[in-house]
Amino acid sequence: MSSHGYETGRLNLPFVGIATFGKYPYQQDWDAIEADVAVLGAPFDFGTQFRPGARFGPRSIREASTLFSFGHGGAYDHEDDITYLPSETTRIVDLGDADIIHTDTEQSHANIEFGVRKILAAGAIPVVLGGDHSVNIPCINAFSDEEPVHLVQIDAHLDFVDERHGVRSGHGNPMRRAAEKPYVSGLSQIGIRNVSSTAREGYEDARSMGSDILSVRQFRKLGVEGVLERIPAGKRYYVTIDIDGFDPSIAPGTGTPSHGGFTYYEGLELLDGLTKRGAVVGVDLVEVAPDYDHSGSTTTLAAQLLLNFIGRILHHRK
Ligand SMILES: [Mn+2]
Repeated sequence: MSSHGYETGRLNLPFVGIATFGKYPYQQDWDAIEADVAVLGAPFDFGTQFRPGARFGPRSIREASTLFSFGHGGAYDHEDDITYLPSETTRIVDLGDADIIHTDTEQSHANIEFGVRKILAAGAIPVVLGGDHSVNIPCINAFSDEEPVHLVQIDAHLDFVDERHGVRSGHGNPMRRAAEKPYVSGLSQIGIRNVSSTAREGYEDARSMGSDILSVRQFRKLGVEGVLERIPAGKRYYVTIDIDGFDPSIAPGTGTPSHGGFTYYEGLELLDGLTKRGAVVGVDLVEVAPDYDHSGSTTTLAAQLLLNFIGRILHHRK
């Protein structure tokens, strides 16, 4: 399955074979992870306040990711003149999914946290496929024994609600839960716009708890370099990407779309810059709901963005 032979063995075109993430090997034994990056599915969507369906995100992103697995020995980028993800040395595994218990948020989140802890214990970088944005809560919980992280969020929504009707672990709460952690040193919340999961007090709370909030229009005025300069340099970055940070014209397949979002290259250039500014130590990409994604452009965006981000993380890390 992972054969990248050119003229020998199988051609292994993208539509052939089992759809693991990027067609990298499936590692079923979470006590035997030997990799630089381990991909974990978190197919949980009971945290949504509008359209559900992100439980099908991990499977659909895996399927879309096969398009970028042509077996040319890596991903050559002619603009950078770099072959990212060189097949000789790239160690990525797909762990499959955390187990999800229907109606039980606490146990489902615990199962996600368990998987991320296994990845960190193995010295690999976790890349978690959501799932709704609440899956970021167990991902951040899993970093409790690690050195501090600075959280970078791409999202249309601030997701900084403390509690509503007793709910503290829905998809409108994760950035608040993260900001409460002593090992989260600060937050950069980028792409925030329009009617949000969060009221005015949430914005005030976020700023007082160490958050820098930028809209898409503010991002464009500053330019990507100006935005990067506002993110503390030399840190360990945990990056959470809500696909609704991107524009619904390219990412309609999500539960709460919001017009005025990012283009692909705005996202990639920000992520590329981050990999040169510090160490990316964890990633999640959430809120892909394939039932609303009739052309497949959302899942293609998610897969393309993640593979290019992972390639740059591995290339630029010290
Ligand atoms: Mn979100």
